Amino acid sequence: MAKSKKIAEIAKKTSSFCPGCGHGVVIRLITECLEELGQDKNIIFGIGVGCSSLLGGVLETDRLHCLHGRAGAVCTSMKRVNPDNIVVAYQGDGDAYSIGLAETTSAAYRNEKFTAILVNNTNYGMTGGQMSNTTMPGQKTTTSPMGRDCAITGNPIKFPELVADQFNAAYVARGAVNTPANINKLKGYIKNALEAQINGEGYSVVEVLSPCPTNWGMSPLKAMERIENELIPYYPLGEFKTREVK
Ligand SMILES: Cc1ncc(C[n+]2csc(CCOP(=O)(O)OP(=O)(O)O)c2C)c(N)n1
Ligand code: SF4
Ligand SMILES: [Mg+2]
Repeated sequence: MAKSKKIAEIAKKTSSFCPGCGHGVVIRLITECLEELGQDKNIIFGIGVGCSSLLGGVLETDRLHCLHGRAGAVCTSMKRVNPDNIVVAYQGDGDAYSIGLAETTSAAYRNEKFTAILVNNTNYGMTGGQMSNTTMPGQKTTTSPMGRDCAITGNPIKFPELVADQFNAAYVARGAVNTPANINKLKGYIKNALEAQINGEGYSVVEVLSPCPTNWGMSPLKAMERIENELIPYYPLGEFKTREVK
C-alpha cells in the first residue's frame, strides 16, 4: 500500500474546497492522527460521493471512490479482506445518512471493524444545497424552499446516538470544527476512533458538525456561529460510547 502524504506536504497543496469549508480541517486532523499513531501507511479510504470526494485532491493515499452511499459496504469488504489495513470511510451526511443510510447503519449494526468519519453540514453541499436527513427543522434548502417540514420529512437523524444506544460499537462520538477548542477535542475523538480500529475493538464512528458557507448563504464566520447557536444545541458534542480497552 502507498504511504499517505505527510502533513508538511499536504500543507503545501491547494484544495478545491470553498473558503470556510470544514472538510479540509477534518482531513488534516485525520492525517495528523494517523501520522502520530505511526500509521501513515496501509491506510485505505472509502470515499463517499459529495465534497468528501475532494479528499482525493489533498491526500494521495490509497482510496476507493465508492458508489453514492455505499462506503459502509465497501469498507466492510476492504477491512474483512485485509484486516491489517486501516480502513476509513469518509462521507458526508447526504451520502452516509440519506442515500446510504442502509449501508451506513448495517455496517454499524454488524460492528464492522473500520472507522467512519461522517461530515454533517446539514445539506448536500456538492450538488447545490439540497435537503438531507440532517437538515434542521425549518432550514431552507433548494428542495425545502419553505423550510424543512419535519411532519412530512421526519426529524433530523442523530446517527451517533442511534449507534451508541442500540448497537454494539467500539467507539462513538460527535465533534465540531467551529472553534479551536472544539477542533482539539475532535482530534482526540478521531484518534480514539482510529486506535479502536488499530486494536481490533470494533466499529468506530465520529460525526463532525461542519460548515458549508457556500450553500448556507453565509460568510465563513456566520457559518461557524450557526454551528454554535443552532446545530450544537440539537446535535450535542461529546463521546457517546467510550472504549472499554484504552
Ligand atoms: C446515484 C447518484 N445520485 C445522486 C448523485 C448526485 N449527488 C452528488 S453529491 C450528492 C450529495 C452529497 O451530499 P453530502 O454527502 O452531504 O456531501 P457534501 O457535499 O455535503 O459534503 C448527490 C446527491 C450522484 N452523484 N449519484
Ligand atoms: S459546497 Fe459546501 S461542503 Fe462543498 S466545498 Fe463548498 S463549502 Fe465545502
Ligand atoms: Mg453534506
